[in-house]
Amino acid sequence: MERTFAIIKPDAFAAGHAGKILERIYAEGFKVVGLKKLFLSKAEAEGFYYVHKDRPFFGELTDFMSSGPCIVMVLEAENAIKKWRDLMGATNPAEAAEGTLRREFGTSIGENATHGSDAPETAAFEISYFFSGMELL
Ligand code: RTP
Ligand code: MG
Repeated sequence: MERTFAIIKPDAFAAGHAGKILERIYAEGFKVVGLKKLFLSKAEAEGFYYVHKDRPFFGELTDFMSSGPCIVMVLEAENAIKKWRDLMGATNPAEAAEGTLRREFGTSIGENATHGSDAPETAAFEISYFFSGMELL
């Protein structure tokens, strides 16, 4: 079993899509090991996305991620990292496959409804950024 870190981003949460996204998560066979609603500060969003600090969209991305509440989760499944990224679809909702979450709920390359870790090392960093071990029992 593998764990990954996921976010229902502020756009999807504000639009009332959190319930539908969680339904898909359960239907696809993930176990929700951790879940909480957070309203990130700008500094917290910058710390989370520090790998993108030199990218041109960093300011826009961290403004967006601190613009409203989101839901952070730890999901468990076999090959959870790839399985969750497959379910999310491409970064740009316009390029995401039919049936993926970003195709259904994303509105632009920046406001794309969900986040998922891209590798075991980033999953470990991202899980520990938001959850203590005791919250994941
Ligand atoms: P994520 O990390 O959120 O799961 O998304 P990802 O791996 O598919 O994409 P990544 O390259 O890691 O980009 C992180 C997030 O930054 C925003 N973004 N904006 N304006 C732009 O050109 C642009 N490119 C990326 C998106 O919100 C993306 O999910
Ligand atoms: Mg990424």
